[in-house]
Amino acid sequence: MDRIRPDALRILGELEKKVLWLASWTIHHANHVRESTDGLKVGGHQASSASLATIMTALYFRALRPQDRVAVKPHASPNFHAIQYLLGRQTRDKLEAFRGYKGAQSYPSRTKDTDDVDFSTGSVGLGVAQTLFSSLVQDYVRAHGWGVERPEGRMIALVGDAELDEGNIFESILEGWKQGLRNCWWVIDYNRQSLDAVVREGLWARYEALFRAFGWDVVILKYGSLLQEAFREPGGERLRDWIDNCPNQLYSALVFQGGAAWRRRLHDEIGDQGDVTRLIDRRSDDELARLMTNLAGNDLPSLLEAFGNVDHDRPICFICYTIKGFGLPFAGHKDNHAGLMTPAQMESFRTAMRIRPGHEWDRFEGLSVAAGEIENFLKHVPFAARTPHPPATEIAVPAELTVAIQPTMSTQTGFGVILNELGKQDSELARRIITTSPDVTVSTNLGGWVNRRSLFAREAMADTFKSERIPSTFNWEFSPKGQHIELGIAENNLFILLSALGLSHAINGARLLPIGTLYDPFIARGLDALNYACYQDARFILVATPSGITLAPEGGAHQSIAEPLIGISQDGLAMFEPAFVDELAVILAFALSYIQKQGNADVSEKNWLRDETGGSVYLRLSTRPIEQPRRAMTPELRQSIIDGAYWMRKPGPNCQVVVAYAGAIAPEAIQAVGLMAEDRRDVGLLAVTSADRLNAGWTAAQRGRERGLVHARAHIERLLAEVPSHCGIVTVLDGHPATLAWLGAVHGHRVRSLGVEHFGQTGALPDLYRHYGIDAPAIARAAQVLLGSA
Ligand SMILES: Cc1ncc(C[n+]2csc(CCOP(=O)(O)OP(=O)(O)O)c2C)c(N)n1
Ligand SMILES: [Mg+2]
Repeated sequence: MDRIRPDALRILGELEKKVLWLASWTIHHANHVRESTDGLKVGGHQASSASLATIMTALYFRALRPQDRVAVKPHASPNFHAIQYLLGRQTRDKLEAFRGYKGAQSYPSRTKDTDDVDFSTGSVGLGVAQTLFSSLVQDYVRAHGWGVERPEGRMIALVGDAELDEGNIFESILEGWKQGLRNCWWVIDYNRQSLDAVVREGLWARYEALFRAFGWDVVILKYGSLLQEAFREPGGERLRDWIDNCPNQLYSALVFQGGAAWRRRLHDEIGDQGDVTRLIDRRSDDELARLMTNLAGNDLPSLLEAFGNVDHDRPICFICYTIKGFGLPFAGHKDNHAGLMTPAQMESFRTAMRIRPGHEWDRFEGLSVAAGEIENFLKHVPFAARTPHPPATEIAVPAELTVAIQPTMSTQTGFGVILNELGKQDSELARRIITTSPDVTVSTNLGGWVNRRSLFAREAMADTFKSERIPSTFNWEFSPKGQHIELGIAENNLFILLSALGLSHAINGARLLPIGTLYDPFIARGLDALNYACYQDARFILVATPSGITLAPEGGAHQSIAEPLIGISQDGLAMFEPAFVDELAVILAFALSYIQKQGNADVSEKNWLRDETGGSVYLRLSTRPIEQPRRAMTPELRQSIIDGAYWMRKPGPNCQVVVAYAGAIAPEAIQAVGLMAEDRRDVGLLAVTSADRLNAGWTAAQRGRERGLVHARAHIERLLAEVPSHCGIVTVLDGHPATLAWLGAVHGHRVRSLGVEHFGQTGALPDLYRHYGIDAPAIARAAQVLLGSA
């Protein structure tokens, strides 16, 4: 048990007030003081932050250790920034610019904030699951012998009660149970309010049962120390019964109304019952209000005791009863989510906090403890001893990955072969790779790799089929040395795990090279989690296969259409769609290095891409076996594949049409060019390996020219500069046609874009290519019409 000295408790009480004040003032400043210039009047922070001020004080100034990591509930971001400000790790400028340009962010952001945010939050539910997966990743890293000299951290989420409605949280709890989750705390701010409403009665009991069912300890923090004392007075038990039976709505309303209303209601409902009536009447209105709002989640001693008592690594769910807006005039009001204190309310709050006008930002203003004493206390706050990890070392990646290319092969098979080859190696590169998949490990061709490197589990588990000598292609053994994490079918979990794996270099100081696989259409299922992972700059390779209507007999439910556009538009994710296995080998080598790049370098003037800054990579692959080109991989070809396109057939000066294709549709494009060339037409064939990178380079080069860099040229600009202006371009891919439609805008060529716009269906591949107009005759027809319109 962690005994706390009275003087420390007194200082923590002062800090609690300071957090509440600074967070409230920061929001007020953004909404009222800066109001005239930027009209930022948006609520959602003041009440929500206040609800967590005590919990965060207890955590950050006492319970957290330097190695612990926290995902802060989005709307409590002002508390976080205030705490960091008090610790000297956040600037006043950033607070003054809260929600403004370059200011402290509305929701904690790893990438945009400068005060050491552990996990970004904003889209509710995702940050919560991120802590769970980060705990698993910490175990993974340590089991592989990295970072064992450092103490284990706890991964902590500060969770809104309404946030728990998000299904991804429950998906993660299930996975956590399977994987033997440890060192994870979820602290639920049980203020019984969401954005719109007051939550259902008795929700805490559902949570309790649920968490216990999945092996979590549940600690319910309901009554604060004042209430607990009162319960020990004569009549106290009766008061407790009344509170326990009071509906959430009524409790909230009384909190809002204050002491006189509490007294009236308690008298009406309990009546004249001697002891309990005396208990109530002994207190003034203010004292009664203070007593009745003394829930444990807003009571420092209760929280310090609960956090300090933990002496094990089991996952814990703390259900902390709180009052939304605690300490502020709109506390408890059901409409308070968007509530902001009026200037008049702020004035009286300021007076109550003993803050002099003009001293609102002073760190130690209005406190009843000497500044020196507080400074000294802050210097010894355990969390403040945190120092950043040295940058994780970059793992060397050869320019070429070994792959035996068969005459006819699919990119998905190629992926399996490359991984299988890596699996054979005794290299640092192979050791750092960690693969994962939501129940599609075998069907995305990771089986060979998993056979070699086995599955990860903290405790070894034999493959019974193997020990029983039943023949099986797969050797499904689990061990702490394994390098594949098998997930249940939950794409949200895949992306959040990738997010956690992909931040290991920053969180654990140990670099991992994560590769996750899934079917392309199901990217949409976890898209927000993918976006979340990218937003916080996690680094991973996503291999999506199979894709498009090319998996013909599988039908419309499994055929992806929009994903190439996601690849283009998703920030932080470079998308490639190679057609051939030699391209894939080049791209995968590039990707393994690209995900490790870190820095603030500007765009490269070579291809106008941010290759020095790095990012994550998405590979859209296919199960369609196609004939492979036999060619030497020259440095020029390799660079073009990485930059996004190369000429399979270079257009001559009399070129009339160019076919630009991406991905598994390559044979149709090649065949169409052959058909047209029979009429002695000069036809060019452009192989696009990354519409995303071509587009990004083009946009960046234009921006460069607009900024005066007149010689800026993107890769696609150089390629299409060789195409006469009268020439038409037919683009084609197994995906949405808009992916390549913009090619015409590069130099003003006429374009006809073929692709898939409507849901697919079952059928043989030729039927479907014909039906959707992406087979060779359709390409040739499109070219014909385009030429006719010249
Ligand atoms: C995915 C997602 N949907 C909706 C929102 C908008 N939103 C922000 S907070 C919130 C509910 C807040 O309730 P709770 O989690 O209980 O926190 P409290 O306001 O009580 O502090 C909602 C719906 C969001 N941020 N993310
Ligand atoms: Mg709530």
